[in-house]
Amino acid sequence: MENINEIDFSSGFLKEYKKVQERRLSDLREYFYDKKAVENILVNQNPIIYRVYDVIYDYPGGLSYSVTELMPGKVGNEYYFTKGHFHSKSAAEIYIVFKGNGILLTENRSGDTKTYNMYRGSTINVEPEYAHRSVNTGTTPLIFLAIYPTDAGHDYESIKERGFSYLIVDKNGPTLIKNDRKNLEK
Ligand code: M6P
Ligand code: ZN
Repeated sequence: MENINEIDFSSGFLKEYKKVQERRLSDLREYFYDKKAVENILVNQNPIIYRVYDVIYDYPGGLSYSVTELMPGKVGNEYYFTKGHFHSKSAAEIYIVFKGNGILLTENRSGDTKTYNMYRGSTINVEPEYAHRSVNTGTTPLIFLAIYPTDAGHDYESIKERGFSYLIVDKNGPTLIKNDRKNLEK
């Protein structure tokens, strides 16, 4: 990958990328709150929830970036989202939104939660110790760029097990509700 690339500002898409990751509902089974709703959808379809187009500069001190295309939709009343992760080492991340509307949900390991509106032109700093998840609360794809240190590392485990402290659901529009984690009880 060369040092220069191109983003189409109107679509938000990259001209070149090193790899694309596709996440379907079946890849996010453990992440949505309403497991019954997940299984009901999976009976006859496995929708694409998001794609991540990565550009990686893998040398000491390098930065990488990715464009994420997060589809609109819901599982039960919970809006489609990215898995969400902590960084394995202390590292911040910058988001720039090109299309769509959503909420960037972030929280640290003590559960301190900070949310940011995502809309075309919004530019957001994710602090180093905060897990981050993008949520598409709109009706069109949410497309954004994220820039982060290549060696930041994606730590998915704690989010996969416990989820975030808040869910973003449609209750006459996007609403933040406390995650009671009752879906985790056996
Ligand atoms: C952003 C960045 C990427 C991340 C992607 C999808 O583009 O934070 O590093 O991979 O969102 O999020 P996740 O990896 O949590 O599914
Ligand atoms: Zn990250």
